Amino acid sequence: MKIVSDKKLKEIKLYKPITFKDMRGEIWTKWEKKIFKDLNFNLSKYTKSKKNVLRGFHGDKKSWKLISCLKGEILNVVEGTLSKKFQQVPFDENINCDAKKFIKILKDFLIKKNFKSNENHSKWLNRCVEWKETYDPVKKDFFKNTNTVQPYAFIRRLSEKMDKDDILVADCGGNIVTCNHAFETKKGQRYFTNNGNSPMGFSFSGAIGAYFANPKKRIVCIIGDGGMNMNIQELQTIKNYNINIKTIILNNHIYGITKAFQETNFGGKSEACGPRGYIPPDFIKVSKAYGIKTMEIKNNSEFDEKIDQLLNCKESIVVDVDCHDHHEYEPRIFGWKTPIEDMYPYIDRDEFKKNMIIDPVEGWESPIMPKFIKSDEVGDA
Ligand SMILES: Cc1ncc(C[n+]2csc(CCOP(=O)(O)OP(=O)(O)O)c2C)c(N)n1
Ligand SMILES: [Mg+2]
Repeated sequence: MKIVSDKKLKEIKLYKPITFKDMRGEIWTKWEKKIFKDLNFNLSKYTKSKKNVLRGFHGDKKSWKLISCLKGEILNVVEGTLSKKFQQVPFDENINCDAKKFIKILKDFLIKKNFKSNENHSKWLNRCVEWKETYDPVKKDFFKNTNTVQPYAFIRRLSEKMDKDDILVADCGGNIVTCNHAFETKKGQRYFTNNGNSPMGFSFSGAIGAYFANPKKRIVCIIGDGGMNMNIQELQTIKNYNINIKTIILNNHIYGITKAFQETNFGGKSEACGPRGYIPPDFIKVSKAYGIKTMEIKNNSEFDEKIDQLLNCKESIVVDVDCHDHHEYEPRIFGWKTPIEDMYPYIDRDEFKKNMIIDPVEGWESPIMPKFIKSDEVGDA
């Protein structure tokens, strides 16, 4: 990415919107229509530009900056989010710099200081390992036999059974949260995700891509029922090209993460994320119609044996894992200003304080509880 100061971009016109609101990175703006009337290139609802000139705005109330432009170069001069008042938990230092330049300067600095991995470093790593073990999100209880599959237990067992050369491609929503919480990658394994960007259905096509990159590897795709529904036509691609991937649908029959967010932020209510407004199809019947092998996993007591079977299957297989309507993803953050190190369910306050190396942020003694969430403190799904 090339960084160019806006002073160099003479042909660019910068306009200030009538209103501006930054909702956790989602920008709301209102513009006077007449300022756009001379422009003939329209790329989004609020920005217009002349060809090869201009594409969008981002900023805070003081500085309005161009964020990107055409001709294949991205010109990034965002400053708005460097302003502390727009940061959930304000940073101590804000640096506006090309990341490439910054990393070079940092590297030179560390070399000059003769920085080496020393005892403190391993002390820190040991501490991380200790925390990882103490606060494992996969609880022993999750393995108890139930009428359904507990997805955290399932993914942990899958990660134990997968080999060091295998490739995992995971999707988005609750199923990626579950994977990130419960899957423990081994050295040599590759784990692809679309974290953050989050297009539903990514992992199914991503797994097909991984297959073409390396057909000899065992490729496991994790996907939600919602995501699977969005790229379901790729079952035919698998058939056409005789692709071998293990597609595991963590089927909770709902848009799990969406429901979880709605329930948290709208007083326990939810809409249009299932079972009302959305129901997945019968993936077993659909996969069979494409001529693809299938498997169902109905409860915790059968997943051990079935994971072995699916991993050893010589051809493509679609596995429907019945997670009933599971949509509890913990630990997680509540509230707008809660720092990432203090997640719900909260640990004992003394224990939390003892774990902190720096001072905890203000209000740490009584962190926000789910039922106290106000509408102006909500994030999005
Ligand atoms: C194409 C697309 N549409 C909508 C969204 C918003 N979104 C993120 S996760 C999600 C629900 C995912 O449901 P599912 O695939 O069943 O996963 P679960 O959360 O239940 O594990 C939605 C609607 C998105 N990320 N991508
Ligand atoms: Mg789902």
